Amino acid sequence: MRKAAYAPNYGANLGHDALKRTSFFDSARIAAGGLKDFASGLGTPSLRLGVTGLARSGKTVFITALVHALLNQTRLPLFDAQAQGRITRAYLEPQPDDDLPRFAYEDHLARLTADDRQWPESTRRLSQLRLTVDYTPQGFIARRFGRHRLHVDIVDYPGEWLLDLPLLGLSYEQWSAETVAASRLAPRQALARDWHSFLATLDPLAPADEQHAVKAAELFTSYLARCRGGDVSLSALPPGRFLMPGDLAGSPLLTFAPLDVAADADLPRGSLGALMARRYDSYAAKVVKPFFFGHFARLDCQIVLVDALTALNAGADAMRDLQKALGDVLQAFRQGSNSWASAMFGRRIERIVFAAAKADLIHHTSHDRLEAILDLIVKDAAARAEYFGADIDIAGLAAIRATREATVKQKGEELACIVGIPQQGETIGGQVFNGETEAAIFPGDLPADPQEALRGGLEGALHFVKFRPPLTVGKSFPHIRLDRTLEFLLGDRFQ
Ligand SMILES: Nc1nc2c(ncn2[C@@H]2O[C@H](COP(=O)(O)OP(=O)(O)OP(=O)(O)O)[C@@H](O)[C@H]2O)c(=O)[nH]1
Ligand SMILES: [Mg+2]
Repeated sequence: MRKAAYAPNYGANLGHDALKRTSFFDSARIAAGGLKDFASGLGTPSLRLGVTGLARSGKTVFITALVHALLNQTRLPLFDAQAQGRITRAYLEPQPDDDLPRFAYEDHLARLTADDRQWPESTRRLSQLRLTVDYTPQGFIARRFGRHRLHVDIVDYPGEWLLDLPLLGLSYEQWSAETVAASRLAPRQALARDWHSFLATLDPLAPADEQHAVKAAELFTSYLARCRGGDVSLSALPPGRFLMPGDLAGSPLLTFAPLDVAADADLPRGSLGALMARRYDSYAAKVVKPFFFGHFARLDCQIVLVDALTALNAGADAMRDLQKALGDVLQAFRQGSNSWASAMFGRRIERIVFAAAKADLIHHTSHDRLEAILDLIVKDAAARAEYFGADIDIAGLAAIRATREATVKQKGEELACIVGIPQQGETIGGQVFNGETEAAIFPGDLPADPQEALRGGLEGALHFVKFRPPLTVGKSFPHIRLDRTLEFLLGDRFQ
């Protein structure tokens, strides 16, 4: 297997026309569904698109790119309605929930297209967007009677909060036992030392002491922050508001932490354990439940964005942790019979895309391997989530493509590289980038057997550098498979 490398020979041995722009137009077309909403007599039909993903997985970039492509009628060959010129107008309307801020589309776009081109900042609060699309239906009957208008409702939120969903299915005692056990294994153990030393002094059955609760919460939060650090890049780090408190910063709702108790422990009234359990229950009831039922219930379709490349950068521990975090989250979306969620939802997700985000960080010849890795890490979770009857797709995606491709000859070998402007401070093979200069990068060969990504042994072989956003081409952002993804998720609504 070939290791990641900076290809300094790029430019020296490479003519301009050797830079190949690759076309990613897949030949497969997605079969369109029925004429569902056109006959709806009351109001304009709406579609709730769930954009699901852990922190930094690419949700805000995806939503911004989707809205930008529709508002600007970007050429999207595999998104039929747009390709066939049937979308007559797309515009933003006030979001349906007056108590939620509007998704800051204009601000994100302004950052992406400013002279210094920056990605959006990490999302700190919930926001919502209603994109209304006027279109001409395809069929003769639909054209006569159809309403020709669809609202697409999307919510954006900090990815950390998604990690809270599994807490709804766990008691405080179960969550404590699970969290403490996980923190005693590598690589978490070394990062948990301070918190563990304090934890060892706490007696869950002793009378409650507010100062103990405060200190435990502080030390536990620092432990979570360390687990998220770049070199370990772990994902399963609930409660989500500990790392991204939003407007709950400093709230007593966040003053709890796991204690060293058994999953079936009995915590007497007035004890420290009982105090922690009460706060955990309040957090679940007042923070997690409204978030979940307010925004994830009644989804019609869903895209799950997964940043497998950052986890691959950090190694097998990070990959396994990502698999666990996604598994736990998807479990909360269970749609099968007997699930508490399905009882509340009433509506089922019809289509779901698992997208390996930021696929522009590797050469397209590696996309199959990236998709195989994603398939491996979400397969069990998706099966357990019992997305009954839902159409499922797995695809490498770059909502905004920051690189192009080039083949670089180095030491007699042809390397399939990507070319772009690495962000300031990014490094590879001792080379530090200044954020201004274009470079060709060979990120290393992804393993042919996806299991290797979870088993380990790839450490040091792969390196995915962050690139600055691209220049827009005319009014469009370059992308990889955004059109195919939109066709899969939304296509049948525009029939
Ligand atoms: N090259 C490339 N990078 C991307 C793409 N999408 C996202 N990124 C990178 O991933 C980072 C995170 O993207 P966001 O869209 O902010 O992720 P998010 O899921 O909204 O993250 P939170 O708000 O923290 O939950 C960006 O700052 C970019 O560095 C893409 O299509 N291509
Ligand atoms: Mg975001």
